[in-house]
Amino acid sequence: MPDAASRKVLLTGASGVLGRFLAVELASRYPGLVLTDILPFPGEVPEGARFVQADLADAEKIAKVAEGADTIIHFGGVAVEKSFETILPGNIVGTVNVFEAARVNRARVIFASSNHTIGFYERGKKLSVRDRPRPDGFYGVSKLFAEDVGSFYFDKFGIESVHIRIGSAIREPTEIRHLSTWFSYPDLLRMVIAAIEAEKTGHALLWGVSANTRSWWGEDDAARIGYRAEDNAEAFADKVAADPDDPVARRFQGGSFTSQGYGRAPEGKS
Ligand code: 15L
Repeated sequence: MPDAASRKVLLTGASGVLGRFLAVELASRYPGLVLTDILPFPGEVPEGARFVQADLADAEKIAKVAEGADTIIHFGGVAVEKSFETILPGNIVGTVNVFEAARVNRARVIFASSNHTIGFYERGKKLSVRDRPRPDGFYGVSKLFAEDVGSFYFDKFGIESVHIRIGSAIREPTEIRHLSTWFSYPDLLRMVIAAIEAEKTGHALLWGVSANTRSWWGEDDAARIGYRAEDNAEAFADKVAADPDDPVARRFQGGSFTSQGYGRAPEGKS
């Protein structure tokens, strides 16, 4: 890998909430940063970066945008639970297009995976990234698909990828669940930079979570990329509100994603 300043970085999903934050923070560190999204970039493109509007499902366009990249930060696609038809183009087809572009350019992929890959574990259960996935919707399934595409591209082509199972990446925790799932913006940025600059990553799975006292997520590959979380949601424990009054959402780690269209009988009624 080249040194930090000469890295050629591409960021997908640049017009989304986390994308905009990363675009601003990474532009000064990686001159020539390329930003892309299906939607126009809201506001001014950060100095030193350039923006190209592109649909992730358009393989030719993505191949063109990725030309010369040695790192692709892949934060694009649908970021909430939706129908399979809505998830398919960006999250499934788009992810394959991104990995194909990575293969052609020998680039490393840093992927915004999600805690919704394991959303149907009960709250309080401590998890390792090695535990069986329990996705809570098509969105979570699409994130697992990307993690597996990354594994396949590493084994078959030697393309490295770091998959960050993001918890709740928000400025401040607002409800009880966030005391376990919060991922501060500074920790997110530190993790992305560590993933970009690590000598070697292989296929890595990480919990995108701060050093929360109440975290449900343990063993992962963070040490392999030299990352350690610094923030702790406990500092907000006095301020957060109760979780929404929804027994299914309160039971599972994925919160409200788990109760959308939930079709099982209440506990004990089979
Ligand atoms: C996610 O994956 C979503 O993109 C985000 O909007 C939050 O809902 C987050 O998970 C969460 O679980 O808090």
